[in-house]
Amino acid sequence: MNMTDEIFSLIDAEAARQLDTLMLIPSENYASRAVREAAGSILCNKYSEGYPGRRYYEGNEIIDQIETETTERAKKIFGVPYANVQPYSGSPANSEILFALAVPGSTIMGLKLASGGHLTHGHPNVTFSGKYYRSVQFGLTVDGQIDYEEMREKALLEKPSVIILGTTAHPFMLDWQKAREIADEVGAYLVADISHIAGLIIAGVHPSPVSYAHVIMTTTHKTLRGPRGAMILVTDAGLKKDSELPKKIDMAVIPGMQGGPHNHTTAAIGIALGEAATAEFTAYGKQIVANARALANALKKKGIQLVGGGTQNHLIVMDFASTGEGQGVLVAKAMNAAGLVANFNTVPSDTSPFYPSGVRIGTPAVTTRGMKETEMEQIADWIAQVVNHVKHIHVPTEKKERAAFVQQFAWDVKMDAFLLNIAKEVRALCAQFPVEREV
Ligand code: DSN
Repeated sequence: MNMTDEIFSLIDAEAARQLDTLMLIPSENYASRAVREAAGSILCNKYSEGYPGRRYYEGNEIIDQIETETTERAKKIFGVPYANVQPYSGSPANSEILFALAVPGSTIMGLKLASGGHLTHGHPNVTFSGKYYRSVQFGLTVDGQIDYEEMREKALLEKPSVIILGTTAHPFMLDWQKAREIADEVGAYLVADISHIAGLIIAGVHPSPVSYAHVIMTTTHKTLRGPRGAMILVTDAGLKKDSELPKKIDMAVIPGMQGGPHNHTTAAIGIALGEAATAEFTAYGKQIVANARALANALKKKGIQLVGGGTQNHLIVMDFASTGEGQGVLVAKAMNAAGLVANFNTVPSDTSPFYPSGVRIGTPAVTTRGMKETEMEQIADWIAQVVNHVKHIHVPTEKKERAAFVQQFAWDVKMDAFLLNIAKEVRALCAQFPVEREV
């Protein structure tokens, strides 16, 4: 065993980065030591194509028990009759769902990426979901809500076989009932992608789609705080619409799209689900939302504009469109230099996904660290300082100058004394909230 491999020193360096900076990307989190130990275990040595009791390889007696227990935990925590815990991650899981529910070339519907949707919800031209299916997309109302009227009108006109409702950058709660009514009007399957909000649903701070959606997909590493992975659930409503759904999903996962399941991930998902079934996790989910509200209010007091004017969930999209197109890129890079790690994001008025005007932040990971409303005010203060520090700098309007400009900017901010001083203050705060989750 070569523990001196330089990759290990890089892992150490990444651990230090994760401990000394604020993880504000709303889709990231700190998995527990138990989850990480399972994910890094000897289970990665085993091949197990198939499902418990019907594998193509021998020696799966123990693996069968692990997968069965994880599947049962998933069914119980969400209250559904079927779960498949083998999908490698969210994008493969969504491709498997489409593969099971819609023949290639048929019409599907989802929220536009620029409106806070996801690539796999039918983004045109560059994704399987927009190339292998005829994709029709809906967007947001002027006040930043999902435009259910547009969803309905387009559904009636285009007759999709699948409607996907799920978001990656949307600060409002989703109306599953309305989406189901629309799906029923055209006979479509309703698929709920709850990747971002699974932990909030379990904690009871976001409505559950279980009574409305036919199929549910979630990744397991965001608010759920597990390993990188995903699962597909079929609800009672799904079984009522098509009793063959479990078989279709099973077949779409393997042999449809995947080979051997990642057993180490399956075990880690099971452990994360065990952790999520506790009262401590419910309190965690509530605090994520309380922290996001506190952070949003504090940012607004500092004069920062937010998409939708605030948040009802775990994330916030700051909108710098009034400062100039591409400002989100500059703010995100300056924040990173200050130890406030976020990602630039499109806002509804943006035209370029490469130079958007927004920055997406969220509270799942800082809440895992134990931070509360007081720390959110401090974080808002640092963010506002960074925003003001770079507000006079703009991405060039000339398109061919942009990449070099941003590259130079990213270098410059790394040596900016003002930002480095904030990074030092951030490190001091982080030291007060150590992650029990060391390397
Ligand atoms: N990459 C995820 C996110 O950050 O929201 C979505 O797949």
